[in-house]
Amino acid sequence: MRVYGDLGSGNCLKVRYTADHLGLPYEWIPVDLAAGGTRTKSFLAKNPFGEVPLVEFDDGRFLAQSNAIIVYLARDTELLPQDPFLRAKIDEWMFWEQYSHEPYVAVARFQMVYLRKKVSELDVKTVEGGEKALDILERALSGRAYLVGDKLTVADISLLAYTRLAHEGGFRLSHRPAIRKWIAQCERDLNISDEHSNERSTAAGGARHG
Ligand SMILES: N[C@@H](CCC(=O)N[C@@H](CS)C(=O)NCC(=O)O)C(=O)O
Repeated sequence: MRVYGDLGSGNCLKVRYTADHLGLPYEWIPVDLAAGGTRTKSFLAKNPFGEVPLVEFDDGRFLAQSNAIIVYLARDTELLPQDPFLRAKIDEWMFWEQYSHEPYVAVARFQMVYLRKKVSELDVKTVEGGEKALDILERALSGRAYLVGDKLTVADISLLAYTRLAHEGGFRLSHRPAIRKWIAQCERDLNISDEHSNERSTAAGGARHG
């Protein structure tokens, strides 16, 4: 398969973490957000949403939306339990990630890393939303190793991507020990550290966030 993405984007890293962990072979096709790579005619023909990540399978079909992609890649693996209730709890976290976590934590990070804003210049609602999301996550992770069940799942990968970069958006994790412990555990499981940080692009043009 071919994965269209930008290594500075947490949404794209979710796909990379999942595919690498599962040992799935793929070709990484870099899409330059700064140069408007998601808005070209040829890219929009592949993904009308005009966003990365995007996966092109060998049969020519495309799949967008990071959480949909990682659930699909993880089918029939230990990252996606068969138990219907555990599956529903995974959905619960992933829907929450898209509506109540990513729009704040990722957006604050985008504004600081790519638009070079200071914390004091961030929109108050973005900061408040991110703090609230991280507080919820901290409470949920207190006393447990993973978000759902007792093993790493795609719910952890989904939430991990931007939470481990939250400091780049001005959010502090020092008073959130459960999150820090969980990040360390997931990083060990996924065998990741900061390997992508040097490859991150420094400007994303008119992109909404990275
Ligand atoms: N809900 C989507 C969000 C994807 C998204 O926002 N992608 C950004 C990069 S993180 C993008 O491609 N932006 C392109 C643009 O705004 O032009 C997902 O989870 O995949």
